[in-house]
Amino acid sequence: MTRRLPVLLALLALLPLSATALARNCAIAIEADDLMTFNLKTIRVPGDCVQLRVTLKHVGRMPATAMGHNWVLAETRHHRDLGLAGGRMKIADAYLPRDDARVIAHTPVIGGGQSVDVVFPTSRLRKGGDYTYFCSFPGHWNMMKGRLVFE
Ligand SMILES: [Cu+2]
Repeated sequence: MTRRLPVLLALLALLPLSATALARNCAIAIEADDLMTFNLKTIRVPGDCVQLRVTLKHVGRMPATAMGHNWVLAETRHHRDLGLAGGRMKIADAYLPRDDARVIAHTPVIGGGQSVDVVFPTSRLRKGGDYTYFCSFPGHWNMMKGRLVFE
């Protein structure tokens, strides 16, 4: 036992290192255009990602006031209510209710030619959870949407 203890301790000391080696910071890019569409229908996030960076690029030409887009993530059951409530807010609020816990992550609203990032921890996601990303610009929420899967 006394001989094995140092070996055991050495093995235990390695555990945090291997956990760190497995943890990944992941990134995805998504585009939106002047036709009110995202170029992805589904975003798959590997389960070993500890954080996710989402880069939204508006590849259109129209200004944010006319054809602004953002990227908002919520549980699918909140998608409709957030879309409707967001439509009553201002662009400075990213067309979202302020400090709303149902919003898991979101970017600001951008116009054509712009791009923006949001980084968030995947600790806010459950494996097998039902998540929808969407644009909360007034009138866009029901058309500009997709599914996010945390695998
Ligand atoms: Cu939009």
